[in-house]
Amino acid sequence: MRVYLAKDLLQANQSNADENRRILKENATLMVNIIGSPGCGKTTMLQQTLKHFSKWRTSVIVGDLYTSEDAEKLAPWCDKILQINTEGGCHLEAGYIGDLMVKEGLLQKDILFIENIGNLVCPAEFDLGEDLRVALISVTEGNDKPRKYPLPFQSAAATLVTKMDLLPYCTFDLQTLNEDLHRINPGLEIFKVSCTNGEGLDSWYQWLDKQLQAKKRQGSN
Ligand SMILES: Nc1nc2c(ncn2[C@@H]2O[C@H](COP(=O)(O)OP(=O)(O)OP(=O)(O)O)[C@@H](O)[C@H]2O)c(=O)[nH]1
Ligand SMILES: [Mg+2]
Repeated sequence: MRVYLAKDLLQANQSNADENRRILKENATLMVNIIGSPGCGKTTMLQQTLKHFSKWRTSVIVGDLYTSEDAEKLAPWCDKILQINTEGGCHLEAGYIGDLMVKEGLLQKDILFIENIGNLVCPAEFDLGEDLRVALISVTEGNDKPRKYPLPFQSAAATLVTKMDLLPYCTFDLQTLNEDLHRINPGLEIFKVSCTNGEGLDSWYQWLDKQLQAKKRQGSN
């Protein structure tokens, strides 16, 4: 019997992720990996973001255990959409993301969004070769989540605190959240947003636009 160690599987994922990063750079395509717990607002935020950046050539890979519901919601707002059903798998991996990028022509776009499986644990362990990792936390989840599940926030470039319109109805301590996030990741950009009333989305869009422009400049060097 052969026993595979998790660390060896992670190592294989890492070399696929490094290869993805190399071809993304070659093609000046920005990959954004969106991580957050089930229902934190990943699809809704992506919908708004894709609408706002309708001039960009965008593609999206959506990961879910089952159904293509999220892909159907996003399809009208992007050039290319692919749904992965893991049928129980709790995260996406770099190997098949790389295969899809090449086979499905996703490198001919400006930006590739990945909506990872709703989960604050496993997706954070698997580098996909993304340029930017964005971790979401909604105010309905409780402000203790970054303390309990630090890795997605530690490894992210930005965090979106979502569903801010619901803050008055929730026991959610924003100041403690800010302190925790800054301790876990001092360089983290934090955007407090609501997709219902639009609060905070402009700052997120401006930041994302800057990241895309930087990637384009890097590609032309
Ligand atoms: N009030 C409020 N509701 C929101 C907001 N963003 C998302 N929602 C609602 O929250 C629910 C979950 O949103 P989704 O965007 O499907 O969440 P998700 O993270 O993509 O969920 P999974 O893909 O299942 O993990 C939906 O009913 C949304 O309408 C927001 O800013 N304010
Ligand atoms: Mg979703």
